[in-house]
Amino acid sequence: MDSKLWDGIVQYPAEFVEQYIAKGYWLGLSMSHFLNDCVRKYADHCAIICGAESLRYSELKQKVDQFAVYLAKKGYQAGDNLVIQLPNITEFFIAYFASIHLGMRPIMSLPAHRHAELSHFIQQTEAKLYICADHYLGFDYRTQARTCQQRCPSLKQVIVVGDDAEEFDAWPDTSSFSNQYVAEPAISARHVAFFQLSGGSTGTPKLIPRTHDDYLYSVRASAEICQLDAKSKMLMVLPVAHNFSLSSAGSLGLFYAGGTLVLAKDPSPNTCFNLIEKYQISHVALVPALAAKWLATVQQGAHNIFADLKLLQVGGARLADALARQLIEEYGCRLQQVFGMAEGLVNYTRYNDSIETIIATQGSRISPGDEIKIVDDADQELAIGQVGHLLTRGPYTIRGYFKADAHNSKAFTKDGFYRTGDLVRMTADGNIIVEGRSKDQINRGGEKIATEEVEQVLNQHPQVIQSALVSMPDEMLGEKSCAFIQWRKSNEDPSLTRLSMQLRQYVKNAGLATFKIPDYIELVDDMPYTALGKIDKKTLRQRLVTKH
Ligand code: AMP
Ligand code: DBH
Repeated sequence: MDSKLWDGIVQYPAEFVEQYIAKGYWLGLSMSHFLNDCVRKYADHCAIICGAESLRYSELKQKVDQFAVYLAKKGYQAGDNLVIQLPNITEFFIAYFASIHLGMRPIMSLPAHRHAELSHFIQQTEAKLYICADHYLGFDYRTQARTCQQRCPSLKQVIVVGDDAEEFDAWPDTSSFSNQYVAEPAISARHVAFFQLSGGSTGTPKLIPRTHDDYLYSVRASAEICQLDAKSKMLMVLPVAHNFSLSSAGSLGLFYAGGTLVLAKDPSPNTCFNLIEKYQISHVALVPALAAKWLATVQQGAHNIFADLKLLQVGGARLADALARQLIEEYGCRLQQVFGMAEGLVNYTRYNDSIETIIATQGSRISPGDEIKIVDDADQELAIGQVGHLLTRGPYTIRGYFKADAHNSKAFTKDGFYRTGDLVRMTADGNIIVEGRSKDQINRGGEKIATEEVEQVLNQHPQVIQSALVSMPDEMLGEKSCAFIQWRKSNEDPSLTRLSMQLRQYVKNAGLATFKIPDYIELVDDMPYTALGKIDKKTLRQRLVTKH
């Protein structure tokens, strides 16, 4: 059993384990222990509000325990994997805590993922269970569940939350299990609790194994940095499963402090501004694109919700200095920049930082245990202030992706530093400024696109000779994607508009997440090349800047 649980996992070396325990970062406590502690301290506080429904901590725990009984009766055991793909609803937390309680390992899929990503997650982990909604934002997840069932022999059960589960299992009524309890299996807190997902930069999305010990450390420390307490009321706008939403300080940080989580069904100002006023929300986390959208709504005359919040966190993509300044100086916003990654390292600007630090930097690391190096192309450390590759190692940063030996040898240094792919510099007082990126990834309003993954799909289209996906500047999202296509000419060549539509539909049909569908298509007779003969994406990006 123990060896199965470590299969495909790169462990922290023993001397680091000792050090992280000795320093008090790792407490040896499980996620279930964490929830029990929250419930013991805040039993009667309201934990979650979702639409008309609200749950106290004690009620949340009861539902978690009952769902764990259900899962155990279905025969699931420690080490079994499942995919959870739910919108911002209470069932997410019930499924998350209950499965982890049994030692099962949930994979944190986002609502935007489609069958290509889902099948990959299921196949790579041999997941037995998929929990999804019936539909959300116009998409029917049951169709996707059918595709996954056909493609993935390991998948034994699909649970559908919503009105109509069709041929799948409906979310169970577990109230009859109220006097039953399944105990946690004897699993150490150093084991993997669940899998986060990486935007990545190569073909397939990578699974990030996060242990109880490492994740809970980042959660506790983040809750303190974000000054959460039992009076805090957090509106969850971004997808609940995202690492930012879950842990920085996110819902888990909020539960640790005994606060109340209000789940927004969509991120529109219409939905969210009402909830902020109704529940007197104190904390919100947004990506820059949403912060800009909300600001535009306030500028058009909506109530200035920015001044009401105790803290607005912005992260996931680079926040423009000008927008940060405007939020603070014109709208009285108490802003915090968050620069994090699902692989681990998270940086925050702090409450007592100067306004200039909050405007112009992405903050400093959570922990003195976070080792940070900024290096040149030859891995030589640079002097303070110089821009270079950010490498990191620490008590909540993974040592390797799941079952990805070949990729790990490139993504990590020999001594275990994670190559973030970010180009940064550090100020004399230890704050990081994100200057760019060396990884071949597009950050579309916080949603990460590994260009290679989309190119592989485009290259399979019969009329495509080769393709290159590059970022193009976008006022709202920061970046959008443009696919340059060198194509096979035929007698009846379609127009650019027709071919663009065909190619976008082609990516969609291949089952990639909606945000990965190229925003623009450009047809070219040939590609520009670098001296090494690789497609020269820099030149392609420049063409877009001069053209638009
Ligand atoms: P992932 O590895 O998919 O979790 O994505 C993390 C990446 O998002 C980081 O490595 C950065 O490239 C980007 N990112 C996150 N927060 C920020 C931020 N505040 N500013 C700039 N880039 C960010
Ligand atoms: O973009 C991210 O992945 C991210 C941003 C802010 C993150 O994982 C986090 C904070 O924890």
